[in-house]
Amino acid sequence: MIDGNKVLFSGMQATGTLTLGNYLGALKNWVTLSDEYQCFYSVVDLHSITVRQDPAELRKRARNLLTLYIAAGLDPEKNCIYYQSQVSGHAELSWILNCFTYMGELNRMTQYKDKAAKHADNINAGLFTYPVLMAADILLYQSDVVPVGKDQLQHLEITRDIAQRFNAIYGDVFTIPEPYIGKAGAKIMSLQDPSKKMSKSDENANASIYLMDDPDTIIRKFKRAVTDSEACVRYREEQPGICNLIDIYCACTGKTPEEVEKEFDGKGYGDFKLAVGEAVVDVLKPVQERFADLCKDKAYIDGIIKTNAEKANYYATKTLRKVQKKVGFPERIR
Ligand code: ATP
Ligand code: LTN
Repeated sequence: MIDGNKVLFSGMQATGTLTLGNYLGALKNWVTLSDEYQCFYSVVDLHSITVRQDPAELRKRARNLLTLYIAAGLDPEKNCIYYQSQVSGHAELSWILNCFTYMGELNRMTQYKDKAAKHADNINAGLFTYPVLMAADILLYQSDVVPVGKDQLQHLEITRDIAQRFNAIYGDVFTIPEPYIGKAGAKIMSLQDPSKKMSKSDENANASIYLMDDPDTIIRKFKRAVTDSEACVRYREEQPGICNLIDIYCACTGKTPEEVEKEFDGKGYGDFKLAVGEAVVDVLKPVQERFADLCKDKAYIDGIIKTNAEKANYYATKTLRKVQKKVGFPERIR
């Protein structure tokens, strides 16, 4: 609790360009939840270097991501929007939690397996202990709720296990966090292969809608989206491509799948794909415009970065000192 409010934590990596999946699965929900909780939204750049990054590119992407959080509607006066690397408590707590996490638990993580397969030439220890750093992010702020897409549920589960294990030994140190999965858009799939999630690191640019894509590109990508031969707009398991487009349309318009089926009854895929494209354009346009405006105001963004890093540091240090004391470290020299 902070000032009588429950705490929410979430973060995104500054790798690649954000996709519609990131927006509908995460960012959009963050905005809705920000009235209800004391929120911490981090640009998790420590996580990014588990995969090789070009330093200049990482710096640029991280700043763009932080700016996008604000452009998407998060008020930086009310929400703590900051870079993970500017709060040293994340790395410090992560080390301690590493000593309370088992190799066997980490071995089971599907994201690790996927990324290790993708980056076979660089299976580093950071990639393996990534979920522990994520647990540290969450537990450092005594978070009650963590909004994520479905793909992150396994990491939330391990976070809870680590926290419970620690609490069982040392008393009630950590709040046990709950995941929050939004109803619409929980898992947006690739437009080229509906069995894979839409991902910003996908090599095929047609598979993902990027947040900064212009309207023509968005419409073109939806026109090319993989569907099937049934030629009717129905929400059925055998039609994963169409289900995905219905999910996207619902997340953008607030309609239910039944309403969408009715709306497109008797119509072909062409009409439907165009409608989905237009709905997405309408949702992304204001975000793109605000982003362009914010990029022009360097001093404003710099100010936000500074004040919010200080705020995050304050709360992070509180938990960290408590944990250090519990495990038996001497008091810090000021
Ligand atoms: P990468 O491809 O680099 O692994 P990613 O696109 O999967 O990245 P993350 O940075 O891992 O994105 O995720 C940021 C947030 O967006 C997380 O909360 C994640 O659950 C959510 N998210 C990512 N992809 C999707 C998707 N396709 N559908 C819904 N939510 C998603
Ligand atoms: N692992 C997440 C990003 C992430 C995160 C977090 C999300 C890092 N730390 C803490 C929620 C809470 C991802 O890959 N999407």
